[in-house]
This record gives sequence, C-alpha cells and structure tokens, in this order.
Amino acid sequence: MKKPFVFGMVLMTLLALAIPVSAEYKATMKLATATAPDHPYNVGAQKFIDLIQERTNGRIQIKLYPALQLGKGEREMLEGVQQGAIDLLVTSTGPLGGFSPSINILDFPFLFRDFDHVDLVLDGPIGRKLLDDFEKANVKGLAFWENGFRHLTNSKGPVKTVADGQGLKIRTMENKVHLSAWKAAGFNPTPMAWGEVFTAMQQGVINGQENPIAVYYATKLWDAKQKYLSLTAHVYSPAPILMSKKVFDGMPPEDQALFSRTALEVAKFQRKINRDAEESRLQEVAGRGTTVVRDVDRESFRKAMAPVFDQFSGQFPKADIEAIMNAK
Ligand code: EAX
Repeated sequence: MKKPFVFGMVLMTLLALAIPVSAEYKATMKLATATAPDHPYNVGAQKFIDLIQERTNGRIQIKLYPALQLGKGEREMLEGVQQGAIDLLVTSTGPLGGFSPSINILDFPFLFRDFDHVDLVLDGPIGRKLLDDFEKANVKGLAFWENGFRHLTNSKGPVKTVADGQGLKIRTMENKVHLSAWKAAGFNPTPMAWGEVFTAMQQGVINGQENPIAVYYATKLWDAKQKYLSLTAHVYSPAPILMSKKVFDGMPPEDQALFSRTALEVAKFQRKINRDAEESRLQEVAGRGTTVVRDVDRESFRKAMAPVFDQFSGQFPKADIEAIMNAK
C-alpha cells in the first residue's frame, strides 16, 4: 500500500476522533416567551442569543418567538419544551408547579423582602436546587431571570387596603398558592392562561389582574380598562430560562457550559434593566392616566393572605420557607 494513502487514512481517522460528537443541532433553535417584544424577557433573550451566536461563531443559531407565538400560555409552552417543539423558554414560575412542584415555594405572598433578598436566595444553593429540580420534568433550568414583584391592577377604583378590593373579580396565574391567597384575602380570583387575559378584561369577564410593572407597561393593560395600579408587591415572580433537556444533553460539554454560563451572565443584565426601568414606567403610565396607588397598606394584604402558609406547609416544609424568608 502506497505511503500517501496510508498517511491520508491516518489523518482522516485522527480528524474524525478530534471533531466533538456534535449533536444534531437544529438549523435554528427556538426561544419562546409570552410577553410583548419590548418586555425585559425579550431584551434579555436577544442578548443571550447574540452572545451564543457570537461565542460559537454562528455555529449555533437561535430565533426568538415573543408574545405567545408558540403557545397560548406559559404552561403550554413548557409542554412544548418537553415535547421538543420549543428549545428554550423564558417564563414566569406561576404555572410551572405541575412540572416541578418545588418551584411553587417561591410563589408564597410576601416571601421576599426586596430585590437584594431575591438575588441572595435565587443565586444561592436554594435557587440552584429549584432549577435542578426541573430535570425530573426533562427540562434544564439554566438561570433565574426576572419577571418582578407583582402588583394589583383593576378597572373599578383605587385599592389601598385589602378591604378596598373585596369581591373584585381578578385573574391569577394557574397557580394554587396564588389562587388560595387571593381567596383568603376576600377577592374573587379566576386562574387563566396569559393569552386569554387581555380580552377577558376588555369584555369585563374579570375586572383585574396582577403582574409586575414591566408586564403592565409592555402589554399596555390600561387599554384593557386597568386604570388603577396598586403597588402591592404581594409576590416576587422569578422568570427562569429553561431548555429542552434532550437538546441540552445532546450538546458537547463545551456548549453546555457556554449555555449555562451565558444564561447566568445575562440574568444579572436582565434583572438590572427590569429594575432600572420600573420608576420611569410608573411615571409614564401615570402621565397617561393610570392612577398609581403608591401608599398601599401592604400589611393588610400580608395578614389577609397569611393562611396560605398553613394551607400549603405540608407540601413546602416550613423549614424551607423559613430558610428563604430569613436568608441574610
Ligand atoms: O410571564 O401569566 C402571567 O401573569 C405572567 O406574569 C406573564 O405571562 C409574564
């Protein structure tokens, strides 16, 4: 056998061994969100996409699908991630308890003191464990991005104390802790996928809802009669970026590390842009005619919602809840 042929064969073999076993990358991965294009989920998602494409020299391409293009709500879109129809999803944790029950511990009212407390818990071992728990649902939890502290809006009038909102028909996420908390507070809550909320408010089926300022602003909820915004800050709503575990596991280790590292890096950026814009957005919507109730009697809401801690303590050990509440 001639030497060049042998050399060629050896070279081919070495090259074959050197190329990482690259997954069958889809031509372009799909990243979905439920919120309007200029909402911080999508600002963060675009930065994540740009960094991944830059750091892989375009080898990995990701396309963003905001505003419920890939499902009528976040629960349905996470089902899409499990089925492989969606590769990545940025979502509030509200409707995710059916996939990973432990995540609902974050949905207790008045669990977090402020943003510093949130970062301390979510960027520490408790947050890591909650992200890792998603693996049982074939979902890879990459990092906690942010939806924000949730506030009550309604079409009827200013709500300063819990007494002002008695009987108000409000939408909650499909979340048993939230539903119970608002019932305990004397409201009339209905769970609903996000894609149904705007029309339901326009039609008067519901009179209110609760969401962070960025969602109120990006979705223009004042156009759905939500003229009253009460800064209740009754729940902190995280927004993990989640990935199909099948796709993640199919990537070579260096790409897995890149996705994890980049998602964590973008978390700090995304939370900051969300927080930095809240006050200017409040002033802008007030200028447009929204009545912003800043001096909410939050203690009246906290007391009224307190029964949910006993109601769900069996599912979420009190020790875990106290570990979060007392984290310093
Ligand atoms: O994730 O369903 C909700 O109220 C969520 O906060 C919203 O879709 C953003």
